Parts: sequence; structure tokens; C-alpha cells
Amino acid sequence: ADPMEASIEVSTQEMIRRAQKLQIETVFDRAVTMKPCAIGMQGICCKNCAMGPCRLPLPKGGVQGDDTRKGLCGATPNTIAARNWIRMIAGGAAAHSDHGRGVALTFLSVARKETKDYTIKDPAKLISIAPYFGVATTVEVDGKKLDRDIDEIALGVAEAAVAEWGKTDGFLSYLKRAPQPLQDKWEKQGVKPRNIDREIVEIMHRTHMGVDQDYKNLLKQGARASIADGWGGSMIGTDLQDVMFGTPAPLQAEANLGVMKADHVNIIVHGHEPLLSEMIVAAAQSQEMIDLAKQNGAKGIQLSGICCTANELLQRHGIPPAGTFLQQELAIITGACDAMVVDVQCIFQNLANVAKCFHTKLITTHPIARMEQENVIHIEFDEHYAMQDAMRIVKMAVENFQNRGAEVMIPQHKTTQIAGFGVESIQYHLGGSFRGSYYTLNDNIINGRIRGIAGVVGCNNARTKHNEEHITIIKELIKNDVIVLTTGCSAIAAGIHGLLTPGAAAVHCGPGLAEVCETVGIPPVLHLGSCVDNSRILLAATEVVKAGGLGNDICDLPAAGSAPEWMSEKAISIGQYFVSSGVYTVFGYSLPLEGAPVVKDYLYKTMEDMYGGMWDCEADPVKHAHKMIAHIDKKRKALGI
Ligand code: BF8
Repeated sequence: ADPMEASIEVSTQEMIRRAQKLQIETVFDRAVTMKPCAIGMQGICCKNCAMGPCRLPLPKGGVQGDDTRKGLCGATPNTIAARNWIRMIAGGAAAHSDHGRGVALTFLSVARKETKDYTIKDPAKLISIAPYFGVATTVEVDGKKLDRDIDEIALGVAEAAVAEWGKTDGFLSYLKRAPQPLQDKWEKQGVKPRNIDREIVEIMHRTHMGVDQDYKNLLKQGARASIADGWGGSMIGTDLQDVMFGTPAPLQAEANLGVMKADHVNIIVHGHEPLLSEMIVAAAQSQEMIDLAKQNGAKGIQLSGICCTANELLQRHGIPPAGTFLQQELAIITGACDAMVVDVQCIFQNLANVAKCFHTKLITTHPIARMEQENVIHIEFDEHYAMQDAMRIVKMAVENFQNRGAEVMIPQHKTTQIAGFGVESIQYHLGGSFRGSYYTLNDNIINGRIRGIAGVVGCNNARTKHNEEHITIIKELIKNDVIVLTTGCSAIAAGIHGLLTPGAAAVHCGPGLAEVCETVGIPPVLHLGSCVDNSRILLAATEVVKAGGLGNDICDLPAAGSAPEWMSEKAISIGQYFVSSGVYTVFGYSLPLEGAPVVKDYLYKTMEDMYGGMWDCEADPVKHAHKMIAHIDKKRKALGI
């Protein structure tokens, strides 16, 4: 791979060069030698039964040609593309929601007082979510309303939250948080999720050989499962994480591979669930471990993160992200990573091969995500003994410091950023002093200083130039006075490229947005956390609706969504729940729909009539941003502003 072609980011380029010099294969090399399957890429390969895989002929120029061969069962391109699409949603919703389930079960242990390692750090948040689960927050004693005991509220919320995954009656509790017109649309379309697990299981059933054959019906179930992710598993996950670990507030931190320190023990946490990493923070900051690090010849312990675990630790503790999804192998190639601790999702199988070339201890911690290579250590994390497990892991990393090889090369690039925004802190910065809502934000959208709101989120993808699309799109949006909310690897990229500072406003923004950011003292790009925290964007959008003056539903807002370098199934689930919540959502790279133009049309156009939001895809980042801006302008016009 040509490092300059692989990434726009300097430390990434440096580390790719080093990997090549050391003859260590990375994702960037594999992207050259392994090309994607053209038929799969277009969404029309069906491998759901053993009469296949049936690879349907590609349409030419967007229309089906003379070759109308079908799958052996008769499946058409529409059925196959729709099935494949919603199976991606099932995969993505399952990943987010199983993460959320883990959080909910841990919270149940907290509420039952089975663990002492986790506590309730934000009781106010707990009290604010309790009513959605039907849990009372006050009691009447002698005709007086008194605050209910927080432990009782916790138990009520924990039991109700865990039940959301399998409840037998009614619909998901959090649907009530959406604007009423949106709830009405879901009702009318018949896509209100009943429980989280059921919608995912039903996708697997419907896409089994010979079940649902109507692409429209399949896509409806995809919408329903995605809503169960965004307004269910992910949202509950985010909320209960905030309750246990604290609701984020803006803080300063650094970003990029340069945060690793040659004279410190470097521990990198990678994956998604903060259950373990929160404990690793506590263990790494304990005097016992700091002393042990010094005894082992290090000056201290430097903790950093990769992927969404990085975002979780960043937003609550200011622990710096060492890199995005595509930098995970490179962090080990520095030769300075004493331990990489992983849990679930977005973890390269190749990490073990890279770790083998260095002293790095690669530690898996989750029973559902193990690696077979003999150099991988498995320390299963049990939330009942959380601190004990974390201390064991940190100790192993510290003792490994002295095994470092001579060749350590940490790229000397890092930036400063402000991260940790959320629904509450946006209200603090952009709310009004009398109306507690998003009044200042709405006011500035109405007066035109802020043209609109964009959510730019999601992965990196080795089929595109690392970070180029994220950064080009974000810059183009803020140049045109569109404020950006970001999560996931996109947020890490924005931090690495210096866009998460208040100072970025003067350099990159149009005059209106720059003025607002400078007055309020916020960056033009707000880091809202990890990928499950996209639920924060749904709630922020709902707050904007509530603050008034911009219509009465999310689809009325001058807003748009984007995942410029998406790669995971989770991204499709997120994209679909944004669309199903009324947001025009543009993906970069390519979507697996070209082989089924009818399905593509349904997602890109018909869905707008159903939910107010619709899909789009644009690989060119400048055009991509301008499609979003055009949509924002269309909504401004409709609002008469
Ligand atoms: O959940 S953005 S590459 S790390 S999938 Fe993975 Fe994509 Fe990164 Fe976070 Ni989200």
C-alpha cells in the first residue's frame, strides 16, 4: 500500500511505512491484495440456503438488462438486496443492543447490591429516566409528596430496563421520548418495536429461505429493528452508562498515536463496552499500580483508547484516544504498547499476528469475543469482581514494560481537543437562561447564523482514504455554517485533525457559525461520544423540536446525517434508525443496493413519505456535504426561514 494514498493523517502514514519496513502486514496491505466481490457489493448475492450462493446478474446503468435470471427459489434482486440489507441491520442492532444488555445487567447487579465496584454516579439522570420505565420517583407519606429512596428507584429502573429486551406486552418504553408526530408515523407504518430481541430474531426468521418475499415488507422490519436499536438498546445503554459512570461534560484531552509515551507503561483499551475499561482507569490510576510501574522502570502508566472504548473513556475521564479503527494495528507497531485490552466489536483478527512481532500482551476479556492464536491471553471479565480483574490486567501490562524491544517508534503527532458534549451540556451552552431548552440554538438557526445541524458519524473503511472523507465533509459543512455533532471513529478523526477546539471556529467556519461558537466558547464540531451515543443525537434533535420555532417533528428540522467512511453493520442500523426518525442520511463509499434499483429507489425516495427521512449515497466528499446542505436549505425554505 502507498502510505500517502492510504491516509491523509501523518502519523498513520509514518506507521504504515514502518510496518512495511518491518514486513508486518496491515489492513492497508490487505486492501490492495483482497478486492471486494462486485456482486456482493451490489447487494445481489444470496447465500441464505445451500442451493446457492446465487449471484444474480448485475444491472447495466442502473436498469435490469435482458439477463433476468433469478435465484434457484425464484428470488429476485429486490428480495435478495432487501434481505441482505435488513440482515445487516440485525447484525448492527444486535451488536449495539447486546452491549446495552450487558450494561443493563450490570446495572441490575448494582441495584441489587451484588457488586461494590460500580455505583450510581449520576442519580439525577436515573431520576430523569425513571418515569419512562413507569417507575415512580416520589412517594406519598401523610399526604405529602416525598422523594423516593434512590435504591428503590434504581431497582425499579434496572428490572424494567432489562425487561425491554424480552417484554411480552406493548412496545418499547423509550418510544415515548420521540416527538409525538414521529410516534404517530411509526404507528401508521406498523413499525413500533415490541421488544429489542424480538425484532432482531424476526429479521433472521423473515430472511430465512422461503419466508418474506416482499421487499417492502422486509424493509419495514428493518426499520422496526433499527428503531429498537436507536430508541431502545443503544439509548438504554447510553443512559445507564451515564447513570453508573457519570454523564459526560466538556473536558480537554489529547488525541492520536502521539499520546503514547516511550517512558511510560502504555495500556490501550480497544472495543466498545465501558464496563471493563472504567475499571481499568481506576486500576491504572491506583497508587499501587503507579508504584509498581516505577519499580519496573517506567515513569508512570499512560492509558489510551482505540475505537468507541476510546470515546467512552475520553468523554468521562479525558483519557486520550490513540487512534481510530484503522490505527489499531499501528498502535502496536509503535513497539511501545505493553498491553492491548479488547472486549467486543471492531477488533481486527490480525491484531494477534501484529502483537506476535512485539512484546505486546494482547488480552481478550469477553466470553463472546475470543481469539484462537496462542499468543493471546484471555482474562474473562466478571462484573462482580470487576476491580480485581482490572488490577490483574494492569499488573500484567506493567510487568511487561521491561520486555520492550529496542525499537520503539511513537509518531510525534498529537492534538488537543474538547470532547464530552451531550444533550445536557448542549442545553447548558446553547440553551436559554429562562427557557431551559435549546432556545439559543434554535434562535441562531432561525436568524440564520447557524444554517443547520449535521450529524457526521461512523467508521473508517480501508476502501477509502483514511479520514479524508470525514474531514473534508466536516470542513465543508462548518464552512457553510452547519454545526456538526459527531460520534464514533468520525469523532476521533475530527479530534485528530484539530476540529474539536473552539479555535477551529475562526479558521474553518463561515461567519455566522464562527460568531456563535466564539460567543458561546464551543467548538464548531461537538463530540457526543461513542456509536451507542448516537442515541444522544436523537435526543438532542428531539430537544431542538421541543424548543420550538423549527416545526414539530425531527423531519422538519434543517438537519442531515452522514457516515462518510462506513464499514460495519452497526452503521447500517444507525443509518436506518436516523432515516426512520426523519433524518436525510447520506453514506459515503458505496451501499449494497446498485444491483436492485427498485429497492434503492424505495430507500432513497419512498421512505421520505413514510418517515420523513431517506437514504442517499455519495462517495465524493464535497458533493456529499453539498447534498446535505441542499437538504438543510430545503427544510429552511419549508419553515420559511
Ligand atoms: O461503534 S465507528 S469502526 S469503533 S462501528 Fe467500529 Fe465504526 Fe468505529 Fe465504534 Ni462504530
